[in-house]
Amino acid sequence: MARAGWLVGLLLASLAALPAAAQDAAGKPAPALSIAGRVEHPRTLTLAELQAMPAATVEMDSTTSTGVQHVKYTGPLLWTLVQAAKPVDHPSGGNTALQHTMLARGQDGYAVALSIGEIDPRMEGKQVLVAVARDGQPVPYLRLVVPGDVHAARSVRDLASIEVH
Ligand SMILES: Nc1nc2c(c(=O)[nH]1)N[C@H]1C(S)=C(S)[C@@H](COP(=O)(O)O)O[C@H]1N2
Ligand SMILES: [Mo]
Repeated sequence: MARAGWLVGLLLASLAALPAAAQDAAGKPAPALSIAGRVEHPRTLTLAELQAMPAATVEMDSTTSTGVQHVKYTGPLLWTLVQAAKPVDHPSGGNTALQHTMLARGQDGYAVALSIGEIDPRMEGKQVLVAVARDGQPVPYLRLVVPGDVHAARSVRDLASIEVH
């Protein structure tokens, strides 16, 4: 009995050492966004950290398999997140800041590409954002929102990473 108690204690101690809420009850990873690749400061932001950042709001008609929906999404701009990570410009001469591309990937591996010129406020300045709220209500997941896309195929569900190239 004493030995069994000791084993239970060891088991509880190792469970307590696990990172908090790495997964939800369904075994899905907790929402978090890693920004990595060709950047000086790669980092991973939790949903709470993203919710605490300055946010933009976009209103749009989103076309999915279930039809057209008018939605309002709120969250930090992709431009702000990528700038904070400090992209490392490519070494070939001239203004190479516009060479960067970004691969946005969901937890399921689904990935879409964007270019820095799409989101640079001095270029197209598109309000691409990482939504943490929908119609004013916080949501427990991350979604990439690309205003202006006719079809919502770049609206990456359960966004997990942004890889800067
Ligand atoms: N992670 C992930 N995001 C995704 C997809 C996917 O397969 N995986 N499909 C895309 C496509 S093709 C569409 S049309 C929309 C559908 O959005 P919905 O699932 O909210 O209806 O999600 C997009 N985002
Ligand atoms: Mo789609």
